[in-house]
Amino acid sequence: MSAVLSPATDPAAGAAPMTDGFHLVIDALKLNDITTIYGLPGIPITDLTRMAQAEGLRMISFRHEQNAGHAAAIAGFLNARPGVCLTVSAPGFLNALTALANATTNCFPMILISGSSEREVVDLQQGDYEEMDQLAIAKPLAKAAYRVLHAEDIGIGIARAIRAAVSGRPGGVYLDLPAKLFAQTMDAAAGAASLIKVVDPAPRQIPAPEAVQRALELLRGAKKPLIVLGKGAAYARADDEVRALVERTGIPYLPMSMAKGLLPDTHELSAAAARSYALPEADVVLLVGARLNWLLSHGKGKTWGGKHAKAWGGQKFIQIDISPTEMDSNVRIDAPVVGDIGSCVTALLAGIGSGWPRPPAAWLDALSERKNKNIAKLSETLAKDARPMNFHGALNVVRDIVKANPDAMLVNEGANALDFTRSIVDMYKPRKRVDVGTWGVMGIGMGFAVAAAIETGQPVIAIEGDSAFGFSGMEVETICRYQLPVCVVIFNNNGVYRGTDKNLGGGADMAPTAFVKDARYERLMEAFGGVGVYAATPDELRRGMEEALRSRRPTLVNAIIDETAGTESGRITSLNPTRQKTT
Ligand code: FYN
Ligand code: ADP
Repeated sequence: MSAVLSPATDPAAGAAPMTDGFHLVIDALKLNDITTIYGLPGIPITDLTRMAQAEGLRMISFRHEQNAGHAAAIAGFLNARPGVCLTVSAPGFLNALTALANATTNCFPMILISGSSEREVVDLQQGDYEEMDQLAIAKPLAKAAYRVLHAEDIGIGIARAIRAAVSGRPGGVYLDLPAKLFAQTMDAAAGAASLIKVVDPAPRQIPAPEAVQRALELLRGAKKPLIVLGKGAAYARADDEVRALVERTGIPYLPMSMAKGLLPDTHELSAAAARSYALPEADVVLLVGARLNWLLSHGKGKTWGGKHAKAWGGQKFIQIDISPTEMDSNVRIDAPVVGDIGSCVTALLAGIGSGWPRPPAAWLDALSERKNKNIAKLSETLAKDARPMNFHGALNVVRDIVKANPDAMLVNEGANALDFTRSIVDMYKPRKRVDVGTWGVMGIGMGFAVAAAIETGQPVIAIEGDSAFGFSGMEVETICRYQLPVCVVIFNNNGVYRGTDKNLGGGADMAPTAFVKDARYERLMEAFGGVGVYAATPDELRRGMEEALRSRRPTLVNAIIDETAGTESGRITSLNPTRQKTT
């Protein structure tokens, strides 16, 4: 417990030691095992950042709040504890809101703490410095939002923020701290007593026995069962239980993007390479921490079993999720199992025992056949050494390097750079792949890379589309400043999707999707003392990445990709309005 002495209360003169709002915030965070703050200093929180550092918290300063916010959010995912982002008022707060909303959407536990202007002035709209009703603005974007007005309530405010962020379905929480709060003083002993160490912040939620029975019955009768693992399953850290569920039932599984590696992608029961066959053919689908949102085509339509609906009554769904209201959100869930994934899977395993019948061989064989065909086709494509280098040539290298470094973190964003990496680069361990998530948001790259390095201590490989990198590129200075073992690889094809688009009006301006040709991104890293690599061939890319992983020095590899190589919107072209039928 730290205490600050105000000059008016010199203990030598017999007065009680005092503390203040700054130190109460710091002490409350430390008491709850929060060790790192991601943020950006400025009025009114500059002194808070200094004092936090002085008191032993790690203060990671960014160049833009959005990136600090994304860092805090992914730290929350990686630790299952809230990641904390600290910003200044109005503009800084607004800059971080994209990350807060993204955290809420992705179920990442995060707390955004922003300083704010004086309530009396803001509420009368008298034009304060950076005046804004931040609490009202944050509310619809956050799982919860709180404001603390009195120093003695700081402990409660932080306890509430922690509980809201990690209990039940995790999400982003906003905590509004007006400038005046920081300087408020109070008796240090009373201050210490006002703080709360949150007990059991994310209580287990045990599923109802009848829900477990219902699920087991459905699963037992399945002829073509399939398990879909989502990032909720990765977040839940029930790695052994999830693996046992797959292996003891022998049911094939599909990992969603951030669930890759929960079981190694090379596992014989992975159906990832037969995705478009597995989804419509499966008769009973067990969703584990995966929502039936757009990434799973809402559980209906031609991606799913609609075409078989008449033949066998449609597909049946079992869903394990901590949020009861997730059930039936897109299609009927025949067997909802509400609870935390560790408890739910443990309960299922108790019912499964050791003699669970394997799924019919016809189903397993059909999946294997598709999978092997796709894997063979991909190997053929990867073996081609195209010049100029294309996505496959570059990813053949990345795939080998990730295989040789299974503990390294992989950050991934872009359109083609994202989609090709997801299906080509196998992951071997849980929670190693972090990416654009539920929104397909661009801009997570450098924020995620910084936090991944800091939170795990492992080297980070960030595979970035040249467009995606632009959203957070200035943080290469942050990477260099903290000397983080981050190797950024930019797949540079001179534009958004590709670099060949022309101005349809024939004017002098470049097309909206085109960038400066042959940009030397590697020099950005060199500008701050890191290593820049220009890689026009797979060999140059391999050497650059291997050296980065060996040296652990901040490195940026500018991987030159054929500018004709990208597809509009990658694998989600169908979402472009010109490709959609209007009703
Ligand atoms: C997958 N595949 C493989 C393998 N893994 N082939 C061989 N070997 C391996 N290991 C095959 C798989 O069977 C698919 O082929 C194909 O690769 C693609 O697999 P993926 O990525 O799993 O499937 P798909 O259809 O692309 O998945 C749909 C999706 C995905 C919506 C889940 O596209 C996605 O996550 N998209 C996010 C896009 C996004 O957020 N973009 C950012 C915005 S970009 P087939 O089975 O033959 O189909 C703004 O423009
Ligand atoms: P993906 O994009 O990988 O399919 P989603 O983000 O759509 O994953 O889904 C994650 C789901 O996991 C959410 O519905 C969330 O409520 C759930 N979830 C998160 N943590 C847990 C947990 N510990 N136990 C159960 N469900 C969880």
